[in-house]
Amino acid sequence: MAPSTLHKIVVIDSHTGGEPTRVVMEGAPTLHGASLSDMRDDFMRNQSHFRASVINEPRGSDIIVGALVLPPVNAGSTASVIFFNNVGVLNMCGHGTIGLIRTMWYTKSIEPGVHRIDTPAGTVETMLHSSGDITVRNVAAYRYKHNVTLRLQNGQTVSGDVAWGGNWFYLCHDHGIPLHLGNLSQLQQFSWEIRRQLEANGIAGADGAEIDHIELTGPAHSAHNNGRNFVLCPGGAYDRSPCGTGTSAKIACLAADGKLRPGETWQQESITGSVFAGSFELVGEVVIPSITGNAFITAEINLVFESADPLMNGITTPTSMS
Ligand code: PYC
Repeated sequence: MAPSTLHKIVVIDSHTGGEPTRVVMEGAPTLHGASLSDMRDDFMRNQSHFRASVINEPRGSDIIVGALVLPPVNAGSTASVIFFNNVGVLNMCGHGTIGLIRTMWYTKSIEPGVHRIDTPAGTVETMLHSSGDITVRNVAAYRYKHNVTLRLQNGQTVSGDVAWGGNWFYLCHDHGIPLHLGNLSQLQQFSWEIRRQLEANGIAGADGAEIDHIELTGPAHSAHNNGRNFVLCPGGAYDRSPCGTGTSAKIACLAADGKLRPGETWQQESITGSVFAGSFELVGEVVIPSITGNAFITAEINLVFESADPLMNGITTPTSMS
């Protein structure tokens, strides 16, 4: 076999309520751009090999969210972050922010206290509690459209709200599928069909933004919690956590319906049973959600790239649902 040249990228993995975050510690590409959004676009356009090789098989899987940590762009912030996955980038990621803060604590680069993190969606304020719990005070969330009905290919009609929680969500309550792990493939297919119909019917977020997260909501299984969700992520994987931006979107809808008041807690259960505690404050008329959860370190890894490896840049598959 011809000798390979080797290249290494150092990452630390964690999970937040079951959903993995892979923080790049060494070997990140240099990004260009005047703003974080420009750098996100540069990453998206010019670093897809890096993205796919860090996230996809054989080194990873489509459920991993990567975090590229950059110097802060705003005064008073600790760092900036660009989150990425098997198909692209995320504007913001709640579970990923909790994973990032846990990782920064693990590497002793921060202590308990308040840390602001700049994201392409805006600056979020995190609180690392000495207990290990992490609160993310998210960007402003809002319901954009109420009761949007969709006719699915099987003739079923569903309705839902379009809301922003740092990413765009369609939140559907009348799907009729019990939210438990035994129904995973049905939930994934169903959510993907909703996504297809949103696109086919030209239903989008503000400024025509693609609605790339589908959230099916239902009753909690535990009496301690207020609701359960199943969230389909942009690349076809489902969120093992209650989804921080999805919980924020849900809180915006509850606030719009008068079903949750400022300061009240909403215990959001995921399809795996993990929980985020959510609440919101009103700044003028604006809903600012906070979510609290925790994360655990799972691995410190040297990802190795051999130039002779035909799959060096990972296996890019069409999303499993397409
Ligand atoms: O926690 O916001 C979140 C998230 C988005 C996609 C996966 N997790």
